[in-house]
Amino acid sequence: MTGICWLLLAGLASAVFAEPMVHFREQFEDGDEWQTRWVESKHKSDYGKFRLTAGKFFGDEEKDKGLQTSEDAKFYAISSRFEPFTNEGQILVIQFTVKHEQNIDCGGGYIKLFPADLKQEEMHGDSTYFIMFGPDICGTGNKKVHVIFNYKDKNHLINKDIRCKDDEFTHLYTLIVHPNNTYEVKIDNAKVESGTLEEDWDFLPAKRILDPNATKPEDWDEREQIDDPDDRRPDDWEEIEHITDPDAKRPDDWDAEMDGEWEPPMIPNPKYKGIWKPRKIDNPNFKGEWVQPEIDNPEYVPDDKIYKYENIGVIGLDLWQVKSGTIFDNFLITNDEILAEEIANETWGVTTEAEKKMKELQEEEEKKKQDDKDEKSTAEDKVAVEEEEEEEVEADEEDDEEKEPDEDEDVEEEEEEELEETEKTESSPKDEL
Ligand SMILES: [Ca+2]
Repeated sequence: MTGICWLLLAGLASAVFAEPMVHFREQFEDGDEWQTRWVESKHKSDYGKFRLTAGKFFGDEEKDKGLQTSEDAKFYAISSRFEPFTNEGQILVIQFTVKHEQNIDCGGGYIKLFPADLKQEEMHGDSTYFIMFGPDICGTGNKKVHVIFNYKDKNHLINKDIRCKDDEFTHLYTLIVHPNNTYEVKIDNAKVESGTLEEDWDFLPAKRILDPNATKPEDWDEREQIDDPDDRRPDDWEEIEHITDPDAKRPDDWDAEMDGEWEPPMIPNPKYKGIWKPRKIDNPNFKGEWVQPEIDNPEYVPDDKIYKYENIGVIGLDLWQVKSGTIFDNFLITNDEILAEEIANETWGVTTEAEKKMKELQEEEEKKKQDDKDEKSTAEDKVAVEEEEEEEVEADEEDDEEKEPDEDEDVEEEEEEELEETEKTESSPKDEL
């Protein structure tokens, strides 16, 4: 066999190995058929309902249809099954879109990847899962992308903080796990985080620990500087701060019996120089700060298969939402990150701009309607005011006409009333007296 043939064969083999595999893909493009593929959990009797819709605004009314949470303050639990597989020796890509068009205040937007033996009708918050991935928002402080892996029956949260999108548009979330125990998180097809599973999660105990048996030697000198042993206090160094006043004299009329023994007052010592201290010199025995040495952790056992799961078989949404309205769409599980990127570009990629435009248009129309309404009500108010004024004028004229003959009488009556009032006020205190 020639070298070229071998090369061709090798190329074929690697092509076979890299054969893109789509384990799961769901875009909700066949009407109500999704209900045959997704199973609602019956673990609780009052789970919130999902409905199929593209929402209030979209790039494409058909393509952007996805599962939307439709009831406020509810738990949601729904899942879909696929042919079980292992990601051993393979890349694992989990991808989906989330649209919080309700301007979410608190609620999950993540998926869970379950083992194939999950009983879907029994799925609930404590059901064992392999991976949890996606955005989670609660208030202004908690806006993160969860990446949780189950490792040896324990869930481990990522040590890094990945901020999620919190606007009302559709965003694409992608998790890529490589068989060399590295990972990458992408939002809208752009990398936002990456690293190694071992460093960014606490799956394994630390590689190195402080040696518990090591103690600082007694003669370990940590003093960087010491007093100069050769430095001596000068003989004339005055350390006495106060002295008796040499000029003070006992007053002539001092009566020792009455006043006690006379003592001269104290004054500050003019020669006082403070407490003498020897100068500092570098410590010739200085060894630096003692650092507890590290040793290999006997409990650390490396694992080159942290990433590996057997029998992956169900993807689910297991969430709590305060304000409903989130739309999930474009679910994809594959072993090919390029394919995932291409599919993302063909789905989310082609509708995202149109979606933004539609929302902008809606907002413009809304604003225009509001402006028209405001303008109309201002005009109406103006007309009403004018009419009122006219009516008032007319009424006044009528009043004047009516009142004219009695005007003097009215004034007299008013004056009399005022006078009575004044008398009453003034007379009150007198009455009390
Ligand atoms: Ca769709």
